[in-house]
Amino acid sequence: MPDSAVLNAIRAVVGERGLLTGDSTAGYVEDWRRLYHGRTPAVVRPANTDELARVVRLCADARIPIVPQGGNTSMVGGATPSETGDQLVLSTARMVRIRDIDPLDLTMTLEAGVTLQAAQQTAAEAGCLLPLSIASEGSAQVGGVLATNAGGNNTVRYGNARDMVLGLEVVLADGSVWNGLRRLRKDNTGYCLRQLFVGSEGTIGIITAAVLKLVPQPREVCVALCAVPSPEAALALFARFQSHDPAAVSAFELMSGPGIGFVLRHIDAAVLPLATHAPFYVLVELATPRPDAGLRTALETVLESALAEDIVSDAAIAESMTQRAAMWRLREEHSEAQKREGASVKNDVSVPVSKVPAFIRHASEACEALMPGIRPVPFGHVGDGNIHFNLQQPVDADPAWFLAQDHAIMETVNDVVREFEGSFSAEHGIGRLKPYMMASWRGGAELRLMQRIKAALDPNGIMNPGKLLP
Ligand code: FAD
Ligand code: 2HG
Ligand code: ZN
Repeated sequence: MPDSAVLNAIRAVVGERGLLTGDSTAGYVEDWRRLYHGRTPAVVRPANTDELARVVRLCADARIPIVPQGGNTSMVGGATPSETGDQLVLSTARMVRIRDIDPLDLTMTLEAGVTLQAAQQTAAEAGCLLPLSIASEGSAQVGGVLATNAGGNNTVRYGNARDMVLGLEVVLADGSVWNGLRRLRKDNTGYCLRQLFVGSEGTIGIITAAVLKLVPQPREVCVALCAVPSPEAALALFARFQSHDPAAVSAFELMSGPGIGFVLRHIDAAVLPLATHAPFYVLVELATPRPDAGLRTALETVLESALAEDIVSDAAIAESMTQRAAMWRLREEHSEAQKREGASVKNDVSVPVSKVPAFIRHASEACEALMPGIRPVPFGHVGDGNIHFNLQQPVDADPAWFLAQDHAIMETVNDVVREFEGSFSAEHGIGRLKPYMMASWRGGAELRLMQRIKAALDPNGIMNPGKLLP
């Protein structure tokens, strides 16, 4: 517990508006999934990089642990303080300045607390696209998105958050500031420091600003929802779209019958725009900045041949922005609908794209053998091999009993992931949920290297202790 002299010194830096204590910390100490319920002496909300750096320096001198927090949407408890009550939450919510946007350079420079949605809107107003899209974008902040190297719906075309970063500004664990806000496309000057911080989950420094790459805004966007008989058919459809025009596929998402069922049951105004239900569904989005690219014709051509060959059993093409948004809602509301359906265990995993169908089959069988009545809900970014292989509790099971089996369930899924040479953490990161898995998946030289980096950059272990590394 920091003594009151340090808290007073922090208050002197950030002012009354910048320091929350007592009940006002409630929204900052629990994660979105409600798996972790922490405590904190204070939530510090600096207004700019200078204030943030001075706060970190005070914490470094007093050895006070810091939990960096953006939108607090982590799926792995990464931004939640521990139950010990001695970890300070450092929120970037007030650092919301867009410092620069340049449509010719195709870059924007912005502070860590800007929400992803606000960043996307600013880019759109300048005639550009920030091609990163996740269901939590209304709350998730640029700093958090970079610290977790978020993926999302457009990775298949544009890559992960990591691929959008040209420069960073970071406050290090001793309170010094590294200004690497360069917006150069070429800059071969030694170790790529910015990429060390992307995906580091707040364990070696706090990202305070970034230079992100933009792309030209699409002129034409087409979205279709397709019913497919199996994941094999979904991949066959993916291959057809890719061979038709790989530069046009901006999203290719898989959903299951049960997953769509939960959305229709729990989400207001959700409607399936197809005549019948199917075992699996695909949402495909094509987009292009090229004028007169004939995207709609391309979509229809591919779908017609897929329908003729029973790769697709039914399909609907969005005819308006409203219909497009309604189709995307069916996909984006999967997490919320699952939460309302009861307890679930999440497995954010990846396998080579070609192995997705076999992986889904084997993992479903293994989980059903482990726990009769368990309900697999595989969905996600099939175009890049990232499946959210989530398991819903059996209908009549006690949620607490089900959640107590989480390690056994995750291990069962991970055994299959290993079989297919995949990863146990595709896009959500490690956080507080998965550090115990690191030794078996990344042990030996790889983990030792990470531990040496951590020790070098955070020798007193004050940056987000208990997260990422075992
Ligand atoms: P937080 O949750 O606040 O923090 C996440 C981690 O980053 C923590 O370890 C924290 O300490 C650290 N951190 C936060 N800010 C900083 C900073 N400025 N500097 C250093 N470290 C920092 N993720 C995906 O990849 N793809 C998806 O499609 C996706 N969809 C989601 C849908 C829903 C409904 C929800 C709830 C989450 C989803 N996520 C997804 C997970 C999550 O939203 C993302 O990981 C997001 O990137 C986290 O951003 P945040 O600002 O909320 O970070
Ligand atoms: C998504 O793709 C997110 O919608 C969340 O990554 C996945 O709820 C989940 O498991
Ligand atoms: Zn996802």
